[in-house]
Amino acid sequence: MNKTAVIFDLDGVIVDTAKYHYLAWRKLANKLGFDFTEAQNELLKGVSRVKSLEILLDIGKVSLSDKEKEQYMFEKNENYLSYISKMDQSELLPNMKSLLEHLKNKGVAIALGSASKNAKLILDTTKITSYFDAIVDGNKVAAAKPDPEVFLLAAKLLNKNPNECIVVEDAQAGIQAANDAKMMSIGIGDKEILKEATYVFESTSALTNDFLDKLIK
Ligand code: B16
Ligand code: MG
Repeated sequence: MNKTAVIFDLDGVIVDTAKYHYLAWRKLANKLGFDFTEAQNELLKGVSRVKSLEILLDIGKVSLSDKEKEQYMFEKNENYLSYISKMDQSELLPNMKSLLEHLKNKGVAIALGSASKNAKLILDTTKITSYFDAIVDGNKVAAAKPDPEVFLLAAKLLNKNPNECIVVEDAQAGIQAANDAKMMSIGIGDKEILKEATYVFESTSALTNDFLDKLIK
C-alpha cells in the first residue's frame, strides 16, 4: 500500500526537548533529596508526565500523596516551560525543517503524535505549526504510548487508513504503538532498542527526503 501520510513524534524526532525534561526532573529529584542521572532519564523518553513522576519517585524510593504528586508535577512543568519558552528554529533536529517542507510540497498529509501536553507551544516557538494537518498531543488522548490511540486518532483526523501512514518515533513505546496501530514505523536512535521498527536510522540527519520519497512514491 502506498503511503500518503506521515505522523511525527515530537521529542527526539523534531526537537531534542529530552535535555530540558532532564534538567527539570533532576531539579525536582534534588529537592526531594536524591540524584537523577542522564542514563536514568532514558527511562522517561516517550513516557507521559504522570508516569515519568512515578518512575522518578521509584528511583528515589520516595512516596508522596496524590496532592503532593500534583504539586510537584506542576512545579516540574513550570520549570520545563521556562526552558522551552526560549526555544527557536535553531533547535529543530537536523533535516526536519527540510523534510516537513518537502512533504508539504508533495501534498503528503502530516500529523503530530506526541505524548507531550506542551506540544503546541513547542511547535509555535519553533515556528512549524503550519506544516501540520492534524495535531494529537497529550491533552487529546487518554491512553499513553505504547497504546496506539495517539496514532490511530492522528490517522482518523487526517482521514487516512492506518496502512497509509508512516510513524517516525524515537521511543520503544512509540514504535510498539505504531506497530499495534498497523502502521509502518521508522525509528530514530539505537538499532537494538528500536529493533521492532520497520526501519531504523541513527539520527534524523540519516532520514533523508529521498528515502521517504521511495516509500511514498
Ligand atoms: P509533557 P514525545 C514526550 O514527548 C517526552 O518524550 C516525554 O519525556 C515526556 O514525559 C512526555 O512527552 C510528556 O511531556 O510533560 O510536556 O506533557 O516524545 O511523545 O513527543
Ligand atoms: Mg519521542
